[in-house]
Amino acid sequence: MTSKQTLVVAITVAALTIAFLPGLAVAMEHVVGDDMGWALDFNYTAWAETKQFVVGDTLVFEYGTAGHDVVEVGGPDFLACNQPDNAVVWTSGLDRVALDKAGPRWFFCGMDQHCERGMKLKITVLETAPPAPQPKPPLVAPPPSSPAGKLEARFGEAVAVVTAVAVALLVL
Ligand SMILES: *[C@@H]1O[C@H](CO)[C@@H](O)[C@H](O)[C@H]1NC(C)=O
Ligand SMILES: [Cu+2]
Repeated sequence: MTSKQTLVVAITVAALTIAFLPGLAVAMEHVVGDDMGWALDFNYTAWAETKQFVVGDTLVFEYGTAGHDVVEVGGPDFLACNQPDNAVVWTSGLDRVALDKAGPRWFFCGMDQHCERGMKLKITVLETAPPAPQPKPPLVAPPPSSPAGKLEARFGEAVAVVTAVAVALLVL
């Protein structure tokens, strides 16, 4: 192949990839509590509601080691602020917790009465990130198409990109 053809093939592959991937999955690090870190007097329920947790992401708990720790338990122990002997405990002050499976995870601080005072976090880890919200179609657009129609539309976009690039290369 000529280098131009190689380039066209490469661009075709890239365009098709962009057209058909719902979104590049980028693993996220979530610093629990953002700037507040892992602390008392912070609503981690409200914090978690603003986030999406996906398998492959990481939770990072930041805190002063003397005052807090991180305990992972099951749902009933979470509700009761009960720390069983076999609970997983992190104490480094910069604890990285891999979200390696889908489903709920429950954490609290095992120090003093911190859990009872609300220093607790429940999250739900999703298998895959939900698709990004689609932009609203313009008012004059045809009615929403079927999934097959959308796929065709995306394929059409990809073909248009490839054609444009190929034409540009040919006239160069
Ligand atoms: C924390 O936020 C949640 C969700 O916004 C709310 O339901 C709950 O009442 C709040 N808790 C406190 C102690 O304010
Ligand atoms: Cu604490």
